[in-house]
Amino acid sequence: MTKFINPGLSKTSRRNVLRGSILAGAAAMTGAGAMAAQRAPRLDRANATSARLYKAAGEQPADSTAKPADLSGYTRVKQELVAPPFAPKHEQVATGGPKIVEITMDTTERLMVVDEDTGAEVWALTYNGSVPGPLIIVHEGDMVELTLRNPHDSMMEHNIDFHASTGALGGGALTHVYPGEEAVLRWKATKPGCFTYHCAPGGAMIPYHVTHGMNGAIMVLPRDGLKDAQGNPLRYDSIAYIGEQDYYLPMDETGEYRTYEAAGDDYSDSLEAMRGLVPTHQVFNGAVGALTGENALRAKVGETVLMVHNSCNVDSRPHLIGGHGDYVWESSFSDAPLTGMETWFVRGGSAAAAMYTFEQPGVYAYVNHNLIIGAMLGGTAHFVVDGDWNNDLMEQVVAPRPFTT
Ligand SMILES: [Cu+2]
Repeated sequence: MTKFINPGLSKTSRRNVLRGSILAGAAAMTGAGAMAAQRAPRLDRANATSARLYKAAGEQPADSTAKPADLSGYTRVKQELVAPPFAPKHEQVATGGPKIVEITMDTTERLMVVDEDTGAEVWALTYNGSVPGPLIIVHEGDMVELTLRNPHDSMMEHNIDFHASTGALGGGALTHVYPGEEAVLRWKATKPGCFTYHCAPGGAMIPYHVTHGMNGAIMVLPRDGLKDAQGNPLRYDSIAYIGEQDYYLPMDETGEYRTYEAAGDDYSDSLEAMRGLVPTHQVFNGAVGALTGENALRAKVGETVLMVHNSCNVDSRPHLIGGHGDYVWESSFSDAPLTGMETWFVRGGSAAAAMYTFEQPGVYAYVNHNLIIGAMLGGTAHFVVDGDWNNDLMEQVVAPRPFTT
């Protein structure tokens, strides 16, 4: 699906590593100030203020004299994360008591093609190498225990803020890892629903990392599974995990996309491009065409698909052309789902779920129904559905033909 260039990352000189990590680390404390000296991006006071506030919040002690967590009654399980658009193996209805779900994510920096037609590429900042980062699935009451590792050949500092968690900036304050470091964070999933997670190193580095791909989703299911408004169980056959990603790729004077030697080298140019708030690309799963054509999602007539849509930075309005959202959870899974939706809403900084049972075969386009984004910036995925056509639902009574007046 998504095509990567140089997936193993070329060897990086020690000088570059030091330059990248030192600057990234300093920037985490001072916003982009540390990089300003080298590349002179335009900074404003608001950014410096936000960086100071972030640093102050991050300095709150999280472990001082608090009593240890009560882990009695929990059993430990490992969840093997998989690349989007797939979902990890999971139960829809939890069996047994609450679990400590162990996961591992690596903060991988890699050069990624965004649009093969134009050659646009980005030094993507990722969790486990994919945009979006992998989907995590747990049940309400479970603990998530994440080992976050920053590879030795990384250029930058990373961390993670789980919107589903409570305290310490969503865990962001407790997970800053420099190249070659790892941290372990455990938090209790008390809120059922779909939630975004993202990197948040501080100041302007936060949107920089997020708009370079460093975000994903976690789904916290009710222990007894999804339900309709009357409390009847709702079950799905498969999950399609879609991450909407806005990129602001710098261009040169001739309108060609710039290329860079290493992650972080585009920092100054990117900040300039981001200021306009006009993305050059707004794609599903990392790249134009990542979920269309031969990469299309597959389903069968009668199959119920749960579409989990993550949008960390921008508002989105998903619409399934030729289908519907039978049940849509824009908010908590504790709330009754919306039903029969034509278009639903994913607030920037959140994830949402929509359930649909396919009734006709053919190609369905799943788009951001800001159609400029859907058709011109890359915000389109395809479902190819196999099965038998139902003329009761639709029939071409007369094929296009000339008519006379
Ligand atoms: Cu990061």
